[in-house]
Parts: sequence; C-alpha cells; structure tokens
Amino acid sequence: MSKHSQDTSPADQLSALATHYEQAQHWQLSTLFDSDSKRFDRFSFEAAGLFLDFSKNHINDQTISLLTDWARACQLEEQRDAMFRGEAINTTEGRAVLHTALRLPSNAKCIVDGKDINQDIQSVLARIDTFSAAIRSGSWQGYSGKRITDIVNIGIGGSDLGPAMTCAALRPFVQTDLRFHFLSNVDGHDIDAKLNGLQPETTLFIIASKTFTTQETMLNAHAARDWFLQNGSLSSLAQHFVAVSTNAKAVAAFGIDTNNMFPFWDWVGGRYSIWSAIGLPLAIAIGMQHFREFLAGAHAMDKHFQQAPLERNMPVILALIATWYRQFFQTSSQLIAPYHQDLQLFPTYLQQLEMESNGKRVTRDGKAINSPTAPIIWGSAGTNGQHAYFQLLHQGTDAIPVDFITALKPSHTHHQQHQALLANCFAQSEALMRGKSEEEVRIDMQAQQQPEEKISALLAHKHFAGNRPSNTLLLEKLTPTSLGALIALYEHKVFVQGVLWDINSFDQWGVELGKILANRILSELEPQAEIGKHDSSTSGLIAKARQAS
Ligand code: G6Q
Repeated sequence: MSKHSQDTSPADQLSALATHYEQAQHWQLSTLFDSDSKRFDRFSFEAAGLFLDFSKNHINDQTISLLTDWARACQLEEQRDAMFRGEAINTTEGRAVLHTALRLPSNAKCIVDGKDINQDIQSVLARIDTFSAAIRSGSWQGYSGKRITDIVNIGIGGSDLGPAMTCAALRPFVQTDLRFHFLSNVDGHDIDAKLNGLQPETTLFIIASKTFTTQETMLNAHAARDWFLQNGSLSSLAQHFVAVSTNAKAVAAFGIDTNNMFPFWDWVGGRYSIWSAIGLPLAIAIGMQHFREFLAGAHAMDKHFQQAPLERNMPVILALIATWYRQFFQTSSQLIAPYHQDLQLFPTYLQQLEMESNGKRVTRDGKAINSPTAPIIWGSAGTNGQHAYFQLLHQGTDAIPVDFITALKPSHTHHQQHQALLANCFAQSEALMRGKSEEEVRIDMQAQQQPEEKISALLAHKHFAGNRPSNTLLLEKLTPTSLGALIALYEHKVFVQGVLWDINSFDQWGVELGKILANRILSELEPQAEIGKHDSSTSGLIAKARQAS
C-alpha cells in the first residue's frame, strides 16, 4: 500500500494507473517471464482450497500496488464490510444484500435490524433437509404410491441457472435413481422436450420463483399443472408440486399447499440465490450433507474475502486484473474456459452474474460512468472450444483475457483423457502468452525442408503474436466444497468491480422495458386485437405472426 492511498481520491489513483499503463501497454509477457524465474511464485496463491495463477498477465508489483491503492481509495474494504453487516447497499431497491448469510455456520449469528436472521435460514435448511431426505429415500410418494424418480425445476434466470449449473457440476454426487430437468424457457418446444417421457405419478415439480409472478415461469407452471391433471387429481397435487418463493399468497393462489413452500427473503438477489431454498433441486440431488459442504465452501471464500489483505485476496485480484484490462487495454470480452465437462454451464451462469450485475452505465447516484463497465462474458468447456473459436483468441484482432479453470484430480478413471485435458489447458495459456515468432515459424518450416517460396507465403499465417493474458484457477477436485468456493469467488469478484465502477451490482432495471413491451405485444398478437403505435418493423413482424396463426 502506498502511504496515503486511503486519503487520495479514486480519480488520483486512476490517473496514476493511466501513467503506469503508458509503460505497461508495451510489456511482453514472455519477457516478463524470461527476466524473472520466480514470477509464478510471486503471482500465484491459494485461498479456500482454490489455487490462482495470475502470473500470465500484464502486471508487475507496481501494477498490483497501484490497483490495490485504487481499490482502497474506492473504500472497498468499508463497502465489503457494509455488505456483510446487512446494510441496504442495493439502494435502488432499498434492500440489504445478504447471500453470504445463507452460508454461515449453523451456530453463527447474523443480526440485522435487531434480529438474528440465521435462525430463519437454519429453519428453512432443516425443512429442506427433511424434504430432500424423503424424496431421496422414497418415503415421499406420488399419488399411485410409487417413489419420485424425476424432478422438474420450473424457473428462469436466477431461479434456474444456479440449480441447473450446480446439478450438472456435481453430477458424480447426484443420487443415481433420480433425474433432474430444468424447464425455463417460455417456449412450448422446451416444455415438450422436458416433459416428454415423464410419468405424472413419479414426477415432482418445483416451481421456483422469488416473485411468483414471472410470466415464463407462471405459464410453464400452469402447463405442467394441466399436464399433471390429465392423470393426477387436484387432491394429489400437493404430492407433486412444491414451491420456492417469497410470495406465499401467490403460491397459495396457484394451488400449492403453503406447507410445501420453501421460503426465502427479499435480501437474496435472484442471481445470488443458489444458497437459499432455490438450491432445493441441488439438495435433493446431492443430499443435505453435501449441500452443507457446498455452503461451507462458499463460507470459506467469504472469510478469505473479508480477512485477506487486498494484495493476496483472490476475488480482489481477479477483479482488479479484469478491470485493468477493461478500463485501460479496452478489452471488450472475457472468456471463461472450464477444462472440466461438468462445469459446462458455468460460463452461462457467470454471464448472468457479471453482466446482469455490472452491465450498467450509471453510478449509484445515477451519474454517467465515463469508462467501460462489465465486458461480455462468454465461454464453454475445453477442449471443445479449441476446435471452434480459439483461432480468434490466438490470431484474431482482439485481445481477450481468459480464465482457465480445471481440477487436478478427476472424478473418473480415464487417466489418459485427464492428462490430455490438463496438457491442453496448460498449453493454451502458454501458447496465448508466448505466441510463435516468424523466426520460429521459419526455423520449423526449414527443418521440414519446405521450399522457401512456401515459407514466405505462409510465414504471416503461421505467426502467433502471443502476449495474450490469462488466469488459471486450479481446483484440487470438483466437489461440493470447491464448487461453493468457486461460485463465491466470482460473486465477490463482481462485487469488487461494482465498487471500482461505483455501480449498484444488485439491481437489474435493464430487464424491465422488454417485459412491458412483450406484454403489450402479447395482446396485439390476437387476430382481432387493435395494434398500437409501433415502428414499421415491429408492426410488420406482428402482422406476419397474426397472418400465420
Ligand atoms: C436475477 C434476476 C432474474 C430473476 C428472474 C426470475 O438476479 O432478478 O434473473 O432471477 O427474473 O425471477 P423470479 O424468481 O421472481 O421468477
């Protein structure tokens, strides 16, 4: 920490960083490695069971010092502590942000407005425990006396992505005689695809909606109810439909017994809700003991985030480096590359977490932000991406920072595949960083006795500029504990970036306009309905749909 970083303004720190960038933009990553044999040791550390190598980045000690000074000047530590204390930091919705309380140890206290909210949390967890155990053991039966074999989660956004991603990620821990399905899209094709082959007598529906008013979820829940009632009776609905919501009134109006409703609270944001009753499908899938390990993994990361110095604080380092690129190198996207097939949905999950949280252009006070904010988050499981879009990473015109994520120990016995997976993961970050000079291409081609004419023609095509940055995150193994820590790591990374940009990371007003217009257009799609005023494109499309119906 430089002497007065807490007393200087964020603007001062940014201008110091801008001056530093004048040099840093010319650094070659390969030279940084060649001139410092200890670079890996200096720019890597372990936290909450995860290991982060951030050495392949355009940073040196001074960069980290300037970036952490900037974070201090933005009062990161104070704002972090305010979140954990339960202050209403989601100012536009007047809400506290307390997903971290959901993963506290059972005996911890979390006093908010004079009340220990952990008592409520633990009592919901106890109900999840009882219910999930009953489904897993088969003591909870469908209307014909058979055990439940298929669980369909109906929800969207934060009420879908967390359960879907985690159930996929923890596949080896899922009870083998249970199948999980995630119905989210308001698209009949999705309903048909998900319900096809299911038997009403052995199917449980979890209607997951914080508000219990979301159009897609409500339409799909009613479709599922109708499908069920073709065979089952109204009186048996309680054995086949449960709800996860904050809205008991709407749950009862839908016809679900509120005894079968698992509540959560308005201080749990949708995209931060996997730790709440929204995690019910995961608890059923992996059992309560594993679900508690998942919560404990996240809690370990919470402690690290609260206690570690900023220079050795994993979410802080991830956030600072990502913001360094976005703000100064003007990178526009960030690739998430999990080299673990079970993490295939993790990039999609992070897409919501980062882009919905920090895809904003005004500060918490509503003033315009003069720098780029959240980048585009994208990605899919490696090695598949290597045979598709990695070409652009290596030789395209944009530099795209990558987070490689892999596990040192697999949950399978295919040793050769595992070694090949790791080799590819490490090779990609090396290739992106080091590249291949024209001279190296020439030497290779000459060694293969290629004619000079061909060498000249292909030199530019086979050249890799390199100097492309990445982080590598290593998990010992993908387990409930390490997955919990991994998700919490990115949650806090997003929080830190929100602080740096002075964004409210916990609202999402940008999704409202489309919802309102969709409702208006919905009524206009009816054949006789009057079509309101639209641009010619929208009116033309509505007319086309009406002609086709
Ligand atoms: C998440 C968002 C959003 C939300 C969905 C579903 O942070 O708020 O993705 O989770 O719109 O909302 P409901 O749970 O209320 O149906």
